[in-house]
Amino acid sequence: QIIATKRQEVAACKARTTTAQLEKQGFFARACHSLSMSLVQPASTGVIAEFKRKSPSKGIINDRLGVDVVTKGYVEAGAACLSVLTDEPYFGGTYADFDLARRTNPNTPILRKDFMIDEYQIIEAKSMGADVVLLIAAALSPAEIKTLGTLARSLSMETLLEVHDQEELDRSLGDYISVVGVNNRNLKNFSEQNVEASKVLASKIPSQFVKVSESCISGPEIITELKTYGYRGFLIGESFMKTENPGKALSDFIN
Ligand code: IGP
Repeated sequence: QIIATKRQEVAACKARTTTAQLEKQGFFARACHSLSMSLVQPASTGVIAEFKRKSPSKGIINDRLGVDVVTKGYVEAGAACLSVLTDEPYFGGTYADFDLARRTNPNTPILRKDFMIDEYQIIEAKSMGADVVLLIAAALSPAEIKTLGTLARSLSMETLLEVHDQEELDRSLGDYISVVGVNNRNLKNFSEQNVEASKVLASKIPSQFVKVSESCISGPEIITELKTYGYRGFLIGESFMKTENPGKALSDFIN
């Protein structure tokens, strides 16, 4: 269902702006920041802080704060990377959000958080000023992951492969993957509220990949625990966004 909606959206974008136009505009020529390098710095907090207004499982999380205020707060508090949703129907994200986050935080890597299904979106991501794109194994065939990942890497972006289980992991890895993320929240079961999936999969992820744990990270003690499983990155949205001051929430998590 999500994928069908996304296909329509991509078709509309293609009709408005050609890839040749995208390649001439915006941030297309900009050099990217590296997420994997940022995460392995000894002093890195490892936190990939997400701007998320709403979600299918939680409804409205925060519709009061602007993306500039929130992302600036995240960066000042020590975020290693930002994650900004550009999916509007399900997550209330917009292209304008991404643009403002990019302009507000020129020195921080930013993940374009969306359902990437078409090469067009990869070119679009580069032109938006993205450093990293998300490739969701549950939504893509191995061939699609290879095509999208190779294109992203050829544009000097990094790729975050999102998996839920070993089957997805085993069929999706390749040298076009930069970082592996285990999503603790299964798309089939939005009610999951623990980080079991990360613990189960930690030892299955080949050691050359930086490991990221995504979703349901509800407190600093979870980060401490996941570090013992070898995780270097922690993608966190709701725990920060549900507060009045997401940057302060981040800083309370890591200090
Ligand atoms: C953040 P949380 O539970 O901290 O808000 O989760 C992030 O992992 C989650 O938003 C997410 C997501 C996604 C959103 C993970 N994978 C794919 C949209 C699409």
